[in-house]
Amino acid sequence: MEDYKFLFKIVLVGNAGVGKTCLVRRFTQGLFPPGQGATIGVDFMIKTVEVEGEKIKLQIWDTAGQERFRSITQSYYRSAHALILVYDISCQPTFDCLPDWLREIQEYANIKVLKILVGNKTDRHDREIPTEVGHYFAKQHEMYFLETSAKEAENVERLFYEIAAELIDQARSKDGSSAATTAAQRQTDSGSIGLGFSSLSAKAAQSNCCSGLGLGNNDNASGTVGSNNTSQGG
Ligand SMILES: Nc1nc2c(ncn2[C@@H]2O[C@H](COP(=O)(O)OP(=O)(O)O)[C@@H](O)[C@H]2O)c(=O)[nH]1
Ligand SMILES: [Mg+2]
Repeated sequence: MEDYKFLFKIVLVGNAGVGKTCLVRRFTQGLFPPGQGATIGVDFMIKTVEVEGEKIKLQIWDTAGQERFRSITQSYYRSAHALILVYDISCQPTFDCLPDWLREIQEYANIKVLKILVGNKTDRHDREIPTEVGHYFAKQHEMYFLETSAKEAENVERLFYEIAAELIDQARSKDGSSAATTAAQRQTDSGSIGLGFSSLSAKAAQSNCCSGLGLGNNDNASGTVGSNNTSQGG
């Protein structure tokens, strides 16, 4: 049954180990992969959701071992409607790498792409990045912000549903530029994905950014839009 109104492509990026694959699997399959074998060799997963009375097909792209900057190709970003940039709230280097990811996004992604900063692993007790710091960084870079736990299923559904709702609004308005502003204002009012206000400054404490992270050169995530690797009906 292919009776959906919109199809949106959502792309996850961020350092290896931050929990991208777990977030996708939590959302599409409702599970948290045991052990450390979270790597899935698929280009994307599909989940159909219903938002605001519309059936929406979400095509969610997860980097399969390509987290190193410059190894993710332009084609991976190009047609994304939304980009989820993930860091690990218990791992400072993953936060310190965010500017590098933003540079890459700026270079390759559509200028109107919806950007969401996600601090994952809120269930952990060894937090290194305070919520306010993530929030502030997101605000500085005009991104939405949400903290999640793929493990505890906290805010994961909400993340994808909010994105879908946002993209529907943009699609309906048929004017992406003004839609972004409207959406941001609406979010601030409702406080859903908080683009709120914080006066804390984000401090990069470490500089061993990304070294040794994201090994692997699996280059299968480009150019296969339209194929149907894994279908998760919703
Ligand atoms: N405590 C905790 N661990 C997580 C969470 N999400 C992922 N992990 C763990 O972090 C590691 C990396 O997860 P993975 O999804 O493979 O990260 P990826 O490299 O970004 O795709 C795995 O050992 C996961 O079990 C989370 O929300 N909480
Ligand atoms: Mg992964």
